[in-house]
Amino acid sequence: MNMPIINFTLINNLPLLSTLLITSLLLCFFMIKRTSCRVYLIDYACYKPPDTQMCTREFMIKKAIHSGLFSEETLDFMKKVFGKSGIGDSTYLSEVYLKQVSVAYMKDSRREMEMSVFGSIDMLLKKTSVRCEDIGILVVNCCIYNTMPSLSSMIVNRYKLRDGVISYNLVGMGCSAGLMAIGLAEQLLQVHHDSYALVVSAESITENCYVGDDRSKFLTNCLFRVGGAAILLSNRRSDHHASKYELLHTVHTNEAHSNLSYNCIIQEEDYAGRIGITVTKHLFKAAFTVVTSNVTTLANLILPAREKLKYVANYVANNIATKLRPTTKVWQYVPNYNVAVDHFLPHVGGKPVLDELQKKLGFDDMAMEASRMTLYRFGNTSSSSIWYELAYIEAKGRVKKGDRVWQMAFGSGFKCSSVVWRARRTVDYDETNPWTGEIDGFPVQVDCDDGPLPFFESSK
Ligand SMILES: *[C@@H]1O[C@H](CO)[C@@H](O)[C@H](O)[C@H]1NC(C)=O
Ligand SMILES: *[C@@H]1O[C@H](CO)[C@@H](O)[C@H](O)[C@H]1NC(C)=O
Ligand SMILES: CC(=O)N[C@H]1CO[C@H](CO)[C@@H](O)[C@@H]1O
Repeated sequence: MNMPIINFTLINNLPLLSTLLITSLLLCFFMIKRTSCRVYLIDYACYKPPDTQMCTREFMIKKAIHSGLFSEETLDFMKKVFGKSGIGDSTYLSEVYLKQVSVAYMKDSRREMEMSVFGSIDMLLKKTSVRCEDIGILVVNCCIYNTMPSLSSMIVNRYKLRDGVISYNLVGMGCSAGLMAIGLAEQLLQVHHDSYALVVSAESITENCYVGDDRSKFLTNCLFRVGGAAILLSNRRSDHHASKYELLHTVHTNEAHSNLSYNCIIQEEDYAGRIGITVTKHLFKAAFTVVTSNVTTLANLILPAREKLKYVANYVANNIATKLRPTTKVWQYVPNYNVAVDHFLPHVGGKPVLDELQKKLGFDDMAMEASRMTLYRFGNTSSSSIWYELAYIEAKGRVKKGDRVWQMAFGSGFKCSSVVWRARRTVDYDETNPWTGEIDGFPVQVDCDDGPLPFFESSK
């Protein structure tokens, strides 16, 4: 009975009708646009090298002695670093250095890259059943291995990706490049709808080996290990339900404008013309400047109002206190990040970096476990290490539907990137997870020597 009256009034009220129509159209438009811009992580795969490449610290020292390339002091330094690094006895070295050779050729580096990059992509394709011809975007990051045709071309060639594939090959960008690659893929997915983006994070150990006596360049020999990861992102509507995570935030900070930051990790020749990567003692300062500024930006995005308020109140109080009495010892309020994220996964770096980070951000031992165990088990695998960490918490069965995961990577430049994901489902057992079969043995107690660090002493 009422219907005709309503219709009648609406039709008579043309301005109201058109406003309603336009509003609903706009609403539909924005809703469709929003969902199509969302980026999902369908799945990822971490490369696990064959057991034959596993090596203990003792073996590495023996190899180094045997090679006759290093002085007594350098070998001593190596032992000291191993004692304090947080690295265990089951990390992987590249094939060539297990043999009786001291010179690596281009074919050795290529072989290493093929093993880790193709190994992780093969596994990812098998897990996700995505067809190669459906991949529209490819972003590869690898710091040191830079050849022609590029690593991204090697991938396009091997998997016969389509000729219109949009591909980028990021080199020289350090350990934070993996999350930058995610950021770049995210931006590309904003303009290329209905696409899959394959992101590959890798590093070459073969090309990273330094055969000289400058201790400030020797650190990478001690910490750096074989690893790689492949990640499949998508903005396709049909993939929303099948995906593991949804991308919530990406925050990138670049401090390369500062000379101190710029020079603290740098590739150069030593006094005898041998190429190596110098890591200076300014690393800590540079790392924490960039991490702090990035975290501040991220905190603004993720922290609830209550935590922000406490932080601001503390900041204002400190300012007033130091104005009144410059000698006042201020107490810095560290926001409780546990209310905003469920899992924190910082780049493994080295043990001292993790210790400092834990202190600064106020995370407990449990929160740092994934990073410490990844460092222990796989070493510093550069930009792919954050994926081994994510695999760790998945293997432990800790990722529940709705959980927020914060991955953070920092490295030369100095740059820092943070990415926050939300789990779309509770992650189940996965036999291709690199920790499967051994996860119950973790966490382990990592024994480290006490005393001041031998890191970063330049012997120039
Ligand atoms: C930074 O480095 C550049 C190039 O080496 C140099 O020209 C400049 O003076 C440096 N700036 C400062 C503040 O030291
Ligand atoms: C981890 O490895 C990368 C790559 O060689 C290196 O740049 C970085 O300094 C390492 N981290 C630490 C804390 O040594
Ligand atoms: C993307 C983003 O928000 N990046 C920020 C990271 O941190 C620096 C310093 O706080 C900001 O200037 C960037 O905008």
